[in-house]
Amino acid sequence: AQSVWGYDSDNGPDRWHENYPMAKGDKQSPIEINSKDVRHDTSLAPWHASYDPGAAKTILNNGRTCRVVFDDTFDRSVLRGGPLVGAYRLRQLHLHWGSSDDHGSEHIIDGVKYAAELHMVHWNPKHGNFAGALKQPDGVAVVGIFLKVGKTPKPEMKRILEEIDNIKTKGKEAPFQHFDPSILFPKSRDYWTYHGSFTTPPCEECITWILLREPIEVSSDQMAKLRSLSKNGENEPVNPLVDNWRPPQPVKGRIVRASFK
Ligand code: 1SD
Ligand code: ZN
Repeated sequence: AQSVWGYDSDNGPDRWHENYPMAKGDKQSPIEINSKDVRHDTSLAPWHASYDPGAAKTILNNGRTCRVVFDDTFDRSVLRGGPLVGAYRLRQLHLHWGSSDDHGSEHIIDGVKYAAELHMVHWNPKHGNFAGALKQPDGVAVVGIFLKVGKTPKPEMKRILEEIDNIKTKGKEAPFQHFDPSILFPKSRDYWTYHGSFTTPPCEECITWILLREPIEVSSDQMAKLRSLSKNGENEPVNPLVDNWRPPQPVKGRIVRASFK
């Protein structure tokens, strides 16, 4: 079995189950969403994020993604509403992207692969701590935002992208303070929701996914900046950090609900 999981042929998504059997579970993510199979649910409430810019702490490259970490020791930055019961605390955000603009997202919408997918990971404090939340079906809520390449750069992505050079290689971390991630939301609050899993090992099935219908637009240059991150550590041969997405998993009868028609 592979020693550490990754996205390469020797340790990639097809082999994760060897060390992480949950990866073959019945509620795995991501999935492919087809609008014709989605159920419009009028009982789905709007969601609201109330984020404290002071909760942002650091940005890091862990060799698999670029992650911004937030203080989640109290109800400081929270997500409420939508399909959720109670407030979920923002813990971190990170992205998945491709090696070119025509793929990179994890979820696929009506056959469309976006260039990247941003995940804002929140956990349910009624389970005590993050580790406890991972063991519960209602433990975690992830807001997924698609990044679509267009002509206009997204100015709100600047803060993250300007730190890329400071966290070029695996294990690098930089301070990242005073940042309100709600600036990254698209205009529309329309969403799809379904129950699934983390898209990385151990692939625990504890996630209420809230996928935003409207993608945000970024420029091809902004995508290229993201791809300038490296999987390798400092002073190791250069290995670009790209294609850190898991392909779609079997839906197995799950229903995707939409907040919109
Ligand atoms: O890929 C992330 C992974 O980096 C880690 O943050 C995990 C939470 O511990 O979440 C997954 S994901 O399912 O949000 N892609
Ligand atoms: Zn993710």
